[in-house]
Amino acid sequence: MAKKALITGILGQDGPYLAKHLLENGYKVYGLIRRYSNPTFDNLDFLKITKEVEYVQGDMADEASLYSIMKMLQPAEVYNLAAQSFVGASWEQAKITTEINALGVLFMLNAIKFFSPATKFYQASTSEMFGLGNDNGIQDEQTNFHPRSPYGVSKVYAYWMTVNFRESYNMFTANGILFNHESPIRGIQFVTRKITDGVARIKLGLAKDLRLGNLKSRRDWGFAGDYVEAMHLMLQQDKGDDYVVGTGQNHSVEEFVELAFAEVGIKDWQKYVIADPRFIRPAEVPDLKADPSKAKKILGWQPKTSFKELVSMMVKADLLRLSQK
Ligand code: NAP
Ligand code: F7E
Repeated sequence: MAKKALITGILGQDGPYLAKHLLENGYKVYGLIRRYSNPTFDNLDFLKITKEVEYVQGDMADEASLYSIMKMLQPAEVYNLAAQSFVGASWEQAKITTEINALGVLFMLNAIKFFSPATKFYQASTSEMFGLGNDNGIQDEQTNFHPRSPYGVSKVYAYWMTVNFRESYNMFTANGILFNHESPIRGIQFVTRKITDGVARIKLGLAKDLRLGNLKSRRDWGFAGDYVEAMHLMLQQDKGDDYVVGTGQNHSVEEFVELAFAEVGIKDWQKYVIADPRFIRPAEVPDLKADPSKAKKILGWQPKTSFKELVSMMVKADLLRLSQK
């Protein structure tokens, strides 16, 4: 019988890439979705797997809904990707960010403990937990956490709860501490997709400018399709553990902008980019760069897509999407 996996956050960016990877590996994939008046399956459609996933209804902020699902499904693996994942919104919506990202994880861990204790659990942890914490400009599993946003703080709680259930109840739990990863189905508010969509619009004459915040911050950007393979590998080990996943290189937002404009043949990008204080955050994470040595050594994982290939893939996808409208 096919191994069952439950993915929360199935309609987001990572959910569809992970579902595709698990389907290709023979899993029966269940996707948790909230109640919507109008759910949008665009990201799953993009990867052509909408009909291959079975959907169950629940909400990370509603404990009992998770209990029923775990009792009914008893999956071999749960990948918890659901979150209010936009850092920028987390100051204005700190309570709901905490309920979903922090308490939601406690609820899911309890649901596994009570109703399906053999289930392996993956938690979508993040480089935003490091924030200002770094060891000579690089972050690994030993680096101190110093989160800079309510989002980062909520994820630190979830990280430690995931560790605590492993240590207290001998459950198989793993934290993937993933650095920024992007794709053509990245949410439009995140800076990479905002840039590639904006550049495509400018190229096609649909927009005149692109308004951005801090161009100086640096991120370790990789491709989501590569990173979901690391998530899967973490749950195939003999015991649960925590792993940093990134490329080991970083770039500024400005470098991303320059490369995206160059992709459509525009060199004088400064003419189109307007600094807009609305996109400056109350506290910034200036510089993130992963040391993914542990993931490479233990999981045998490494990224396949370069920064340049990632930018090019995203710009091309936005040009195609907008020119087909
Ligand atoms: P995403 O595109 O924002 O997707 C998150 C999904 O979670 C959305 O489909 C959302 O549903 C769902 N969700 C939100 N609240 C929920 C709730 N109360 N109950 C059930 N589902 C809920 O995020 P992503 O980029 O795929 O990231 C996946 C996970 O990895 C997130 O936990 C994120 O924090 C974490 N992470 C991401 C990155 C990155 O660079 N992408 C890096 C490190 C960690 P709606 O469609 O209804 O909003
Ligand atoms: O910002 C700067 C902004 O929103 C990146 C999430 O997936 O990765 C993501 O969080 C940088 C920041 O991602 C704009 O100030 C400049 O320094 O794309 P972002 P993020 O905050 O790094 C981590 C790992 C996660 O876990 C999160 O879930 O870009 N920036 N101008 C801008 N950012 C946005 N969004 N919009 C701008 O106009």
